Amino acid sequence: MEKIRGWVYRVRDMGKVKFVLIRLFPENRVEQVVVKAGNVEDEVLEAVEGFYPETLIEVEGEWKATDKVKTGREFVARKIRVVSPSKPTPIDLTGKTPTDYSKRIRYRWLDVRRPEVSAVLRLKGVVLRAVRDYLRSQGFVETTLPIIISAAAEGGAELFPIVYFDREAFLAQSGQLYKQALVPSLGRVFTIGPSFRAEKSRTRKHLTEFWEIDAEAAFVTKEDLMDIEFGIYRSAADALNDYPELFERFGGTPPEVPKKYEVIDYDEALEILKGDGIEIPWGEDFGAPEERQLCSHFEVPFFIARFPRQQTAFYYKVDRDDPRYAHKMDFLAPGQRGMELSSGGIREEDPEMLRKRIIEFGLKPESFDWYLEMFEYGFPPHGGFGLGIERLTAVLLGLEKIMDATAFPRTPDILYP
Ligand code: AMO
Repeated sequence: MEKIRGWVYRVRDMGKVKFVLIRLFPENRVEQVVVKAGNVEDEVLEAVEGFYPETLIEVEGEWKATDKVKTGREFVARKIRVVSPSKPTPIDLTGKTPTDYSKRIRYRWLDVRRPEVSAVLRLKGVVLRAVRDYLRSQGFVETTLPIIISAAAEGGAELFPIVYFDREAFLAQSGQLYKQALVPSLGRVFTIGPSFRAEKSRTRKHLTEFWEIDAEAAFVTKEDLMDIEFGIYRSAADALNDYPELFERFGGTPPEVPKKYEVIDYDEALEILKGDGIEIPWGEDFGAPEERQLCSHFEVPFFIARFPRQQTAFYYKVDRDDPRYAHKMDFLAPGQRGMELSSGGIREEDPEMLRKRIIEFGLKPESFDWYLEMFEYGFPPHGGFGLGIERLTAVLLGLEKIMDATAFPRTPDILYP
């Protein structure tokens, strides 16, 4: 006899036979348990009727092949033990009675058990593993970076202040300054860590806490960085194709594995938009509708390489041949659900130029003392990128919004649970 465990998903009562659908531990796949008079004691048959969904049970019996259920098998029960009972659930996990988004979030700790949500979270795990494996294969050393910081790297307005004894401190907006500082020590370095942005953006692609792949490397060109970023996308897409069954659970399809990427620059992007009747003054950023419009022109992931200097953060290297530009590039996913996946580029290592750029962005050079100092000690030319895990997951899984690519989203409106 075999022993299985799972959560009651739904009970179908046919009198002398009860079909108990369970979410099987640990895969969380829905499977059918057949409880038949004669196979189990009468009390067990009665008890089954009273099982609320989410009752955790342990069943002894055996698997039997059948073409009557989608999985091609059912478990014939001989003994059932309740491991942990359940109260009636406040939301229907089978989705038969749809629950609106805010209520699903209120009960997210239950919602994450739904086979659909669980499949998405499992696939996110596949993405994370593929990213790590790929970056390691490229000689990157994984590290951790501080979350409590004392100065803004990505602009002062979006900082979450925290109480840090008697000093001013903030939650990190990215690992930017610290990953750069590790380049002379590790050569090629990456971390996957949380970034916090106090932005009141209520869109499908903004969270106040998101997880970022922060990578940085010495002696790289823009082309090297583009190859690495594309390599991440490609290996994650490739790895996801090993799990069609998980995609089926939420009605998705495994992503295409692109063979190549394309590159345009900011000025070309303006031209493309102009052709669609959208005029953006030179030097201005693309808003969400413009970004969507641009993505719709591409069938493979693409880079916008080279931006007007005012469109970049202070740490991107100013183009010495044409100082109106800086060596920053964005990586975007193609198509209708396309969006920016990462920003990256070559870094400024001239402390004097950096000081000017910090002032140019309205920040105080004093706040960056140690950062400016480190470039005076044999610092190699270097570059890197930051790639949002939720955005990458949402794009590769075909999810409508990035909130669905995280178990417990944080937005201006969502802080609970
Ligand atoms: P940037 O600010 O463009 O660059 O962020 C890098 C990537 O992080 C993701 N991201 C977000 N995801 C969800 N919600 C948000 N509010 C959010 N903000 C950013 C996006 C974005 O492309 N230090 C630089 C990177 C670098 O140059 O290395 C940085 O953080 O996918």
